[in-house]
Amino acid sequence: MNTTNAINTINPTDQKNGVPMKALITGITGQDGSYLAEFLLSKGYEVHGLIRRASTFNTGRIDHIYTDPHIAGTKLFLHYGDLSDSGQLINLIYNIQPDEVYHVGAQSHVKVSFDMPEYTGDITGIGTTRLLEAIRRSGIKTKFYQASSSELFGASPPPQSETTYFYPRSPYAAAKIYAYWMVTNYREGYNMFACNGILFNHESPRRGETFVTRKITRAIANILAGHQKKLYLGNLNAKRDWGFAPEYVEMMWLMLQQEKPDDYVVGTGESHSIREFVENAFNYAGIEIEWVDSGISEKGVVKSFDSESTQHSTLNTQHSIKTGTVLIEIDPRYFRPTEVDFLLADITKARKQLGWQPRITFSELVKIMVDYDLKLVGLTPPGDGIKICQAKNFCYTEHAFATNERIRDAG
Ligand code: NAP
Ligand code: F7E
Repeated sequence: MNTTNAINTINPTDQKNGVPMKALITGITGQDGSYLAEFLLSKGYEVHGLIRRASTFNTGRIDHIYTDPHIAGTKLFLHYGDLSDSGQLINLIYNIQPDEVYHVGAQSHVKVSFDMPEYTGDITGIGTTRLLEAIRRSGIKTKFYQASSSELFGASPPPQSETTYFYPRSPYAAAKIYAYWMVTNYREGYNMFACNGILFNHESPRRGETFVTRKITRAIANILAGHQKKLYLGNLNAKRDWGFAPEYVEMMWLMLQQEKPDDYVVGTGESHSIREFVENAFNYAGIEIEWVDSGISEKGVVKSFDSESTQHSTLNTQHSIKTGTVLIEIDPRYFRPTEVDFLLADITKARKQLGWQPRITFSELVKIMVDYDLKLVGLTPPGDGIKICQAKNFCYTEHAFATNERIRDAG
């Protein structure tokens, strides 16, 4: 059965005599957690999400699916907690008694993990153990999904599969390796239905603004809207296997619907450099980039600007994007002490066992992200990306993430 058929036909609630399945999602306010919540709600699940207390609202990605819990029929419930707080994790597992736990919460930024290695170890590594222990001690029979990462492979040469040697290149990756093995250990030691989804980079209009793809697509929109003059980047030569996040959350769910727990690599099998992402994204917005100079002096310069084709002709900022304008510069602040140079997924196992076949290509992903960021700043996008989402049935509440804060220079 291919992935799309499986997603449309498997209904776990059927096996519970019509009683809705219950899922607990850590990291529900993040990119993946928010898409996953929408996906599970669409399948009739009762969804519980762990959120952190913050002095400002941090639920922008899920506000559109939130309903007052006093209203009859509410299916989404949010609970305060933290991956550092075992007591509350035990409480939640015990009280909710979820059928499935999707552990996608983490300090997920690789560069930040070099600044905060201990905190990253605590939240991204030991956080997983706290949750596994909460499940074990409560004696609840639940299936467990662990958000493992292609960062585990680090410096191992491509293509990378489930059997590739792990060679972590950051505190984040080291923390995720610890969590990976804890999941394996609880599966083998306590017979827990626990899976590692070893997911390669996946992006979307809801991607955090300091990850490189979203940083680029937001910058394009902000440059065209006159809010930003330049985009500062780090290593342009690293290569990533970038896929579309809404497809990847479907795979998380599918892993937990298998007869036996297992670990799977999920990616596209196509890899591109940051440089290529920049070129494609700017090009789609009508700006052809050429590179001049080299090393930390390298710059991305406007070779041509086609305002007509991208419907920016009314913009009052056109003067700032004339031929020869420098739009991209290198800032060594974004270099990492150790880099992951080349990630490319070998998806043979997921293809054979889960019917996995990515539906969104690299160039489609770029168009989707640029379109939504142009919309966010009030510009008329070319529209191909939005049409692709509609044609391929990825209309997750238009993907929009409500806020459009001004650029904060981080990440
Ligand atoms: P994300 O957008 O950064 O979301 C991370 C989530 O974790 C947010 O909801 C965040 O809450 C929450 N969180 C952070 N620290 C926490 C703590 N101490 N206690 C409770 N919750 C906490 O990440 P993502 O891109 O959706 O990725 C989801 C998971 O997959 C992460 O585990 C990531 O490491 C892993 N992963 C991601 C990719 C990818 O390409 N996206 C690939 C492989 C693996 P706030 O909203 O309050 O910050
Ligand atoms: O960097 C380079 C950077 O931060 C990608 C997380 O979701 O995926 C993500 O980790 C590449 C790196 O993602 C900038 O050096 C250049 O080579 O978008 P990123 P990541 O580090 O690959 C994995 C699978 C996860 O598991 C993580 O949770 O882009 N790069 N210039 C830059 N990166 C950033 N952030 N900012 C720059 O200015």
